[in-house]
Amino acid sequence: MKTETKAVSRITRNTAVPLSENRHLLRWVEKMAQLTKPASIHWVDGSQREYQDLCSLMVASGTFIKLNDKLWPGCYYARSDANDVARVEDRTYICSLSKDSAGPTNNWENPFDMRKKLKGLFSGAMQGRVMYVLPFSMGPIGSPMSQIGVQLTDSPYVVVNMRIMARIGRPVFQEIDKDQKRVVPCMHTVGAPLAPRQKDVPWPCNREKYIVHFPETREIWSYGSGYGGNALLGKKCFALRIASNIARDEGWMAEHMLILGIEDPHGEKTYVAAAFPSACGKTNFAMMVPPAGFEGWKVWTVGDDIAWIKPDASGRLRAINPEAGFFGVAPGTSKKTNPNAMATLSSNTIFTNVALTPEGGVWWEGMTDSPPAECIDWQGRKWTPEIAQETGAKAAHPNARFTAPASQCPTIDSAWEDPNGVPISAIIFGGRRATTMPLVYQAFNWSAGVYIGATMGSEMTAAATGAVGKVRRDPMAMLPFCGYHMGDYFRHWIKMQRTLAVTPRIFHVNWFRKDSDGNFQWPGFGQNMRVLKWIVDRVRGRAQGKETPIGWTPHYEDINWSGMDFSPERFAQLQTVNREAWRGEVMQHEELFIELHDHLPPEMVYERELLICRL
Ligand code: TSX
Ligand code: MN
Repeated sequence: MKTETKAVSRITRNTAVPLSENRHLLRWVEKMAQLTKPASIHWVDGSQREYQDLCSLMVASGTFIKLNDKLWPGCYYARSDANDVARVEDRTYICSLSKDSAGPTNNWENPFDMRKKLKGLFSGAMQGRVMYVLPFSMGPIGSPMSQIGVQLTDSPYVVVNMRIMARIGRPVFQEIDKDQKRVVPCMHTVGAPLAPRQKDVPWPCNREKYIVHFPETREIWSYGSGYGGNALLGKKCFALRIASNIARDEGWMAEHMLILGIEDPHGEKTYVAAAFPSACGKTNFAMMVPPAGFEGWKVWTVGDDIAWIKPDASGRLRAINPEAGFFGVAPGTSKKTNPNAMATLSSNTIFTNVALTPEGGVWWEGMTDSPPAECIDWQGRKWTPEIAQETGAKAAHPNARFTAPASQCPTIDSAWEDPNGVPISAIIFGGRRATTMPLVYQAFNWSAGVYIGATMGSEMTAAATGAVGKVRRDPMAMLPFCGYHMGDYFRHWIKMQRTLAVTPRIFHVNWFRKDSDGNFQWPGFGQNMRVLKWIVDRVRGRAQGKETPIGWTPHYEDINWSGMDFSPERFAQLQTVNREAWRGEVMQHEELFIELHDHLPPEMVYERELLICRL
């Protein structure tokens, strides 16, 4: 192993040589190295060569297993520590100067106390490890809508994942040097320093974790985790929590939304952005396949998780996907539920916490109709369908992930890297609701739409996370990701209207309504195209709407039923607005609003009053 590492380093560049001349950056790197005491510093150039070297290094150290290149070309497999499998919301902090500006939905600590704590935690934390200087651009390099960060990390796993999820390396250093652009400093350590001669583990991390944001100084400090949203700091930490602060100050929006384009048979394209809480099939929706009866229609993918949305010079909203890859949940993803995701992840993909097959492939629950006869589960133990029957053991962790390049998606939109973004004609909110919420309805206007987004929620199916059937409110799907007071966030949404010549139309969808027997009333997946077409037709002034107390709904005839057998009676069931249920619903909205009352914009209160009157 020693000689192999040497052979590699002989033919690669000297990575210790700084790749930037920016004085502030050089001084900060120096200062952070003095604090964390790494064995060496590696300036990340972002090349394919470097990626290969880091992957080989991790294969040698046991972090990665190279998958069978015939089955899964260019793919790697990692198993995390069992205590490092998901975001840690209770360890996530917004350290604004005042507690009030973080709001009641965020954890807050005094920034001075937190800095002191972090200084202690980071002191010597990288001993025996390499500190990577990882520059990244969220959004296409050079786009006026993009933002730059530099992450210092002691995790090569983070570096290779970030190479898929963002634009990294030399071109970003050039951008930093050229424009002296403001850079968001992102400190990250797995919090597992190595003593001299101490043997490393495959997935170093610390039991203690801190995911800390300083919104005023635009800084991120992440300690103790190597996983996903805790460690790939460009994603949730920067592109949502910090960016939501920047966006509020600069008059744009950083949203937890997918972006897709709908192309009709004439080639006319309409882009929409959509926010859903977790477990609603956001990635599936972003890569949707139109059903039979929609020949000539196409759905194009711009992004599956985050949208940065900004008014252009003519007062229209345009959006970019700040990411370059998909960090998707593997379980449940199959050729049936999402063939485009399956094609995307078929090569050059990093898999984390899925199961490993004897052929050197990967598998997860829901990937195929029948499970493999045997595999190694996400904890490295033998797994068989029989063992699963007996013990309930899962082969893949429910939050197992794939990290795959967006460019490999068969439906990736031709404008997905357009530096000016794509025009957004509609915003869709959604949730997983067994009752009350119709398949689709349209808000009467912008502020009514903001109210719909502010009060949206989902019912949890997992008993572990709370009472089954209880609606958990997740405003705009931003509850864990808004980097400031949620009431101020609603106010910002309301205010955006004033900067716009045309506001996107706002809709709410629910693919998950059930009948009295507990069966889903709507087949979902590709059939959701019928809903999308009505949305496009409404946006373009081509479709009728029926006025109801909650908004506009489609008549049966307003939906294209070609290729599907769905009776007017079933549709009426699915679209029912039950006044009794809705009065209960509006009462529940009050719970959320009480918590936020002192920062709530008056429009939210008025919209609630209007809704009550209409009911
Ligand atoms: O992703 C989903 N979408 C959006 C697809 C574009 N899922 C999976 C959610 C878990 C992540 C869905 N599940 C959707 C949906 O529209 N709808 C449902 C519910 C459902 C599940 C199974 C069936 C129908 C509906 N089966 C049959 O009708 C046979
Ligand atoms: Mn997300």
